[in-house]
Amino acid sequence: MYEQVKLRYNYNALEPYIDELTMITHYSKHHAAYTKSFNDAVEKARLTSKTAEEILASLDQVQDSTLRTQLLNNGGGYYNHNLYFSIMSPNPQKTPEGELKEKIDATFGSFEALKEQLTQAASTRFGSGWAWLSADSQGNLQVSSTPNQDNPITQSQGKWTPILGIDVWEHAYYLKYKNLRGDYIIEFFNVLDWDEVGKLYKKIVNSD
Ligand code: MN3
Repeated sequence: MYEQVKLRYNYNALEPYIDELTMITHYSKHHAAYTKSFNDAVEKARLTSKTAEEILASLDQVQDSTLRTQLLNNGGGYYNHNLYFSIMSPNPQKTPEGELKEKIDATFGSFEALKEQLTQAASTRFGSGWAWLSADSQGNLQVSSTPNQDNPITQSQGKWTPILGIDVWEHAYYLKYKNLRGDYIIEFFNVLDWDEVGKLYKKIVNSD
């Protein structure tokens, strides 16, 4: 069984940046539906012994194209939202620290420059999708964006693992921000917890 990450905060705790109704709908409807459909697809594909990361990294080995698409869309929907909901907090650490901060400065020049690149990736993604900060096992960092529920694991067959994901599907912001995706992206950074992002970074770098 692949389970939704438990929220560390109440549905209304991210107000005023992310509103309560959006959180309720996003977590208990959208994410719950992806999770259920992913479990069904994994069962059908007989992949229940694998982690979600392993499945997403090796989708090219699934022969049945309908099943492969189901695993891509729902596996991504499951995995991406687990990341998204776990890196937000009502009391976030506002900036990166330690090892991650050093790598960000070395790669992008500064934290502000990274924020600019992430904002650019999120705001220019046409239609539904995500913006990402990903790491490889050597600790390298990259910013990217993907359509729909794709993610960097699938696209790189496991080389890159996202440590930060910004959901730019309309369901993530439309109730509060309407068509103003740019405003949502700016406010998202107010609830983004760099402590959690840093922990994910450490895990990936130390997993090799
Ligand atoms: Mn979403």
